[in-house]
Order: sequence, then C-alpha cells, then structure tokens
Amino acid sequence: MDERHYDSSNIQILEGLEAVKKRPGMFIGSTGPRGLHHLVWEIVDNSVDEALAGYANEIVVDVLPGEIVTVTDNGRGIPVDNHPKTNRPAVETILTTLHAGGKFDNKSYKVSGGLHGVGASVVNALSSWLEVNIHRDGIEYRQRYERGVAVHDLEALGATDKTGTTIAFKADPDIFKETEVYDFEILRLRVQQMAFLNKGITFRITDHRGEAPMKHAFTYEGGIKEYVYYLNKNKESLHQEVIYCEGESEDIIVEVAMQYNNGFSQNIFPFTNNIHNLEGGTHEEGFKMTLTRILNTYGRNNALFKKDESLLGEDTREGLTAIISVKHPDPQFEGQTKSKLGSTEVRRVVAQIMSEGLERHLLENPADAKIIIEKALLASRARLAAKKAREATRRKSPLDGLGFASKLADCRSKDPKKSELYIVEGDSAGGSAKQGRDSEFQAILPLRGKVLNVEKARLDKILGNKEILSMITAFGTGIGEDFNVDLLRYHKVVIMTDADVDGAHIRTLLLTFLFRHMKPLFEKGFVYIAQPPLYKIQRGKQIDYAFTEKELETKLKEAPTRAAIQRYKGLGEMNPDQLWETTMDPSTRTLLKVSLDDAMEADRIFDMLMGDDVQPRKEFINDNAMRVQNLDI
Ligand code: 0RA
Repeated sequence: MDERHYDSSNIQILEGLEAVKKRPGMFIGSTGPRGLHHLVWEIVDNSVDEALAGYANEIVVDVLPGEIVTVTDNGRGIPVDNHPKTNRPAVETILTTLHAGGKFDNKSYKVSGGLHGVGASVVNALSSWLEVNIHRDGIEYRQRYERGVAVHDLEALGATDKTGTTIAFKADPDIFKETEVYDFEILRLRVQQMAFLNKGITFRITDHRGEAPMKHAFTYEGGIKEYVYYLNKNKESLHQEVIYCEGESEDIIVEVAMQYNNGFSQNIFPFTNNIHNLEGGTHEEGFKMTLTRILNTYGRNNALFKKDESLLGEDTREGLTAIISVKHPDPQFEGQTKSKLGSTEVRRVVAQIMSEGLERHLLENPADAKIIIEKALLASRARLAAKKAREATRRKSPLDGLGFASKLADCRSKDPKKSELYIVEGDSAGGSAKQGRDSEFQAILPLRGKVLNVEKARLDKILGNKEILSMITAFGTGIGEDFNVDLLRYHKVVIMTDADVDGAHIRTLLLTFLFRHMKPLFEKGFVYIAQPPLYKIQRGKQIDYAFTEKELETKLKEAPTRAAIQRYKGLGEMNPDQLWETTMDPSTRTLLKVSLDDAMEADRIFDMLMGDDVQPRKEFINDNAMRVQNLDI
C-alpha cells in the first residue's frame, strides 16, 4: 500500500466523505432498500451518459454472490490523466470528490441530473469497497477504495485493445442496516425501462447469486415507441402504429410516443432525463395541450363533429397510453417530492415538436385519425352522461349531512389525520372488525361480493355499482372531475382481505379502482394493506401468531413444546379481540403502505389479471398474493 499524502485537497475529500456518511439520506434518499438500489442507478447513469454522448453502446450489470454489483460499459473509459486542480488522476477525483450537479466537464450531456443525481463519489463513500477498472488508450488500469478512500494509487496493469469502464462495489452494511440484499426484479425492471428510454443501447443484466445465472438483455431500436407497444400488449389497440414524434430545440431533446386502446383509463408517463415524474410537470402539460388542440382542429376541419361539439382535454385521453421523454441539460423540479418538472420552456418545446409530428401522422393516416376522434367523441358523450350519475353520489355525500351509505360504521373522530377506514371483505369479517375496532378513530366499511371489474367499465357504469358508490361516499373525495384528495376523510385507507386467492383478487380489484380513479391517494401515501396473521399458535392459555410460513417454523423451533396450530382461512375465523390485537391495534399491527412507484408495471399486471383468460390470472394471484408490498420499493 502506498503512503497517502494528506494535503488540503485530501482533507477536503475526507470532509466530503464524512458528510455523505453522516447523512446518507440527503444524498440517496434513504438507507433502506430504495437507497441501496439507488447506488446501482448512480453508477449506471454515468455509463448511460457515456452512451448518450455517442461513445458506448453496451451497459452490463452483474449481481454477484455477496451482494456485489458490477457495472461495465464499452465507452472511452474514465480519464486517467492528472486533474489540474487536485493533481491526482481524473478517475480518482471523480470517485472521491462531491461535485455539485454531478457535472465534471461542462461539455458532456448529462442525464444523471434527476432527483438525486449525486454521482459515483457518493456510491464510493457508502461502499465498504469499490474497485474501478479502466481500459483506455491501450492500457488497462485499476484502483481500489475502501469506504471511499483510495487504498493505493491508480495502477497500470498492462496493454489492452478494448476501451471501457467497470465499477464493482459492495454497499456498506454499517450504513445499509435494513438490508444489503438486492431485489433482482427491481433491478431488471429499471434496466429494461432504461433500455426503452435510450434507444439503441444494449443493456444486459445477470443475477449470479442463485444456482443458475438469470440473464436478461434488452435493446430497443424503437425506444419509447416500443415501450408503448409493450405497455399496450395486453390491451386491444385501436390503431396499429404507435404515433411517434421526436425533435430537439433549445438544447432539449423531446420524444413522444402514444397509442389508443379500447379501455377507458389514461396512462401517461412523463420522464425527464430517464426519471419518471410521478407528479408530471411542464412536459405533460405541453403534451395535453397539444393533443387537445390538434384533435379539435382536425375534427373541425374534417367535419367529424356534430354541430357545437368539441373535445375537452380529458376526452382526448381516454384509453390513451403515452410516454413523454425529455432530455434536458439543466431541469428544474418542484412539487411535494420534487418529481414535477417545472422548467417552463419545456411546455413550449414539447408543444412545438409534438404538434408537427401528430399533425403529420393524422394527415398521413386518416383512418387512424377518424378512429381516434370517434373514441374521444364517445368519451365526451359519456362524460355528459356521467355528470348526471355523479350528481347522485354528491347528494349522498356525508358532507351534505345526509348520512352514510348504510354499511359504513364511521368513527367518532372528524380529523382525517387521525382517522382510519378499514375496507373489509365480507359481512362476517366486517362484523368482527366493527366489534374489535377502536371506534374513536377507526371506521369500518364491509364490502360484499366481488367489486366490479373497473378497468372494463366506464365511469358512469362504475358509479352504478353499490360497493364502489359506498366507498366513494365514505371517502368524501368525490370522483371524476370532482375528485379532490383534500376532502378525504381518512388518511389511512386500509384494505383488509383474507389471505387467500379470493382475498388477493378483491384486493387487486380495489387497488385497480384506486389506481385508475384516485391516483393521488397513492401519491400522498394514504393506501395501506392490512396484514392479518396466517397462523394461531396456542400453548395452553398462551396465544401467539405467525404472519408467514417462515415465522411459524421459527416460532415452533424456538419453543418446541406442544402447540395447537390453527391456520386462519379467513378474517371471519378470528374473534374481535384477536383481530384487534393482530391486525388493527396501531401499537402491534404492521400495515403495508402501497405506493405508485411503478405504476406502469402495475398497470400491465392488472390488465393481465383483468383479461378474459382465467388460468394465468389464478396462477398469478397465487404466486403473488403477498408481492404487492414490492410496489413500495
Ligand atoms: C470522458 C470524460 C469524462 C468521463 C468519461 C469519459 C467517462 C465516465 C464514465 C463513467 C462510467 N463510464 C464512463 N465512461 C467515460 C469526464 C467527464 C465527466 O466527468 O463528466
């Protein structure tokens, strides 16, 4: 090992590292599973930048035994020449100094300027070790760091005829105390998404931790156009070709891809620099504006409207799947979670580029144009019909003081922050919940039967469904264009279903309804899933519970005395006290919060669940009954 010289720049580096280690959350959001996976994206983003600059076309992610991750690209290799300011090799400077915005030389196009976009040095600081291997200008180099500090100088290993960079790292378990284990599904999904968002770049990802490696490779020459095909795969599209517009203006690259299906929900996913903007922003506004304007102009000019008819924005988005992707050198974000694009010039740039592309597509494909306008006209007519139906829910709204839908057992608290609504499957479980609850702050709404398959139905029909109607009424939020999340009467909406296939199905249907019509509930974190125990373990008078098979096993091993084990088939088998103690008491229960982090994949899964094919649905529900929690990562 070399002797390290601690001059002023070293001291600065050590101070930087300390700041990162002291407050990792400030740099990567959290030290939970999300932060852990974030490390991978920080490293991958650098390789994506190199590829977008035109120097690399392949990015390879490997997850190795011991939770080691390597990311390799075939770019130019990180520069190794001495950096003028630090008088150390550029690679060492990049990996050990915090640089604001992640930009090191202002020339290159950086997409890693998203929510965190903090750079590889943060990953280095949060890793027990990190090794970089560079092939550049005919020579292979390597350097190793431990907890962010170089343990030897950059060393030249010998000649090479390749170019590129590999970074291998092990997240520091002292920092990632919750878990150091990567969820391969999360990594694979995001890698696939990156492949969709960056056309022509090959992404490979392999999990080497199991007995046989699991390999995936993604290359999409069509980029987000193929993304829309993929998202609509389980749906019936109304026109064959995905409409695609692309252009660059004011240093902003804009791509839009869209296709209508015969469903009724809108699925618009805006991205800035490869990051999904859950709260939308100026790119989405530009898109919506343009869509409404162009369709109205086309309909009018081609005599497709009846007298006085015109389309509102929402009419033009029924059954629409769209991706809007902008690449911006210096985006500004706002909103509660900084996931809303605020840069105002983007509205204009998106509108300009999309207008040209959409207009051209409609002119060149008049059959598509006619189908799309007719779809929007149907939506517009249904909107008028739904308005009448909605008035019915409004009259029944608890806010009007006219009482609740009959089955709701409300709580006494009127403070939404303190109030919880348990949506319970079946009347018998509903009865136990009503007796077991703390009626000060817990309201119970029993739902009977299968909730309507909401994906297939239009809002006016949905509002004819009693179960849904009583739910909306209990929420107090209204629905459709009246929906207002601020009126929600309970800041915890807890779905409590049996731990069997039917329960999972009902939960999926409920979540689908909320996804489709009350998305802000997820954005605000108001939706939860209750976790009733699977087993009762009784030893004499002593009662214990197990929530998973594994927990049952452990508990039986821990105390190998005689125990009577009961598997709960449904919530109804628990008496009110047991239900309270295991599932409803805030001091002992666990609730899973459901977030909308991967709305797209969820949407695809729901379509599969809702499809006409019963067998894959049953299998899926069986396999994934408890997987909903992964939406939360
Ligand atoms: C040229 C100049 C710079 C970086 C790279 C190439 C480069 C960096 C990475 C990171 C992973 N793979 C890479 N391949 C090439 C310096 C410019 C800068 O730091 O922004």
